[in-house]
Amino acid sequence: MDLFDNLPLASEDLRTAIAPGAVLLRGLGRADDAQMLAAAESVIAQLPLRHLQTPGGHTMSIQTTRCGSMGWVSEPGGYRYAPRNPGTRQPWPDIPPCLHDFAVRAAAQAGYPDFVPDSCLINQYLPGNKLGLHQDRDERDLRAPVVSLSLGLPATFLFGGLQRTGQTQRYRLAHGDVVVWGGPARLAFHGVLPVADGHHPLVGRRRINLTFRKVG
Ligand SMILES: O=C(O)CCC(=O)C(=O)O
Ligand SMILES: [Mn+2]
Repeated sequence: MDLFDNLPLASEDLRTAIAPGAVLLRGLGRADDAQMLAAAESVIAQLPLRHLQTPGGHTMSIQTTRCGSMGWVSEPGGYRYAPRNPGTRQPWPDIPPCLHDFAVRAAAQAGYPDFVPDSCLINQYLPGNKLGLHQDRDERDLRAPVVSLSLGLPATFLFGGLQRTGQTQRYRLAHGDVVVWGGPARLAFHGVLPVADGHHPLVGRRRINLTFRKVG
């Protein structure tokens, strides 16, 4: 939390181009934060957060759940999207309309007017949790961008190029911040440094990140 977290938003100068095809929209999610957090909680109530295992057998520090017509699955054979939860054989929870509409609006503001997500990954970071550098590349339709909404504790987001070993830039993502990456940045490596301890008045002692994708 800092003083700026309470200022009004939504002007052009809150848009920062971070790479060709990638835009940071500071605070775009703040106006509807309570409604969107409640919507995320409703998904979590339907399909609880859990630590996924990587295909290599590591347990991820963050906890994850999913919604949409396609859900991201990590299995010993690799990562994939599936129309049903392999654990329960049930379809995934629906993307709550307020989250779906927000993602469409955010993508349009970032220059992707045709984006319609069919999948959303919800990650919860407790203090100390992190996400290593990776590409989001399991979606079939790589023409569509990824839209990321951060709620709660701030984090340092790493954003690099198309090579894992390339230089990364660091961005502080605060409550309500949105990053959209597509086009030439669609396969950019990105990650999150360990989240520092703290308390957010709405979200508590955690960070929730939602990434909206079009699997295709
Ligand atoms: O938590 C974030 O800001 C990024 C999450 C992410 O990259 C992912 O879920 O693939
Ligand atoms: Mn990612």
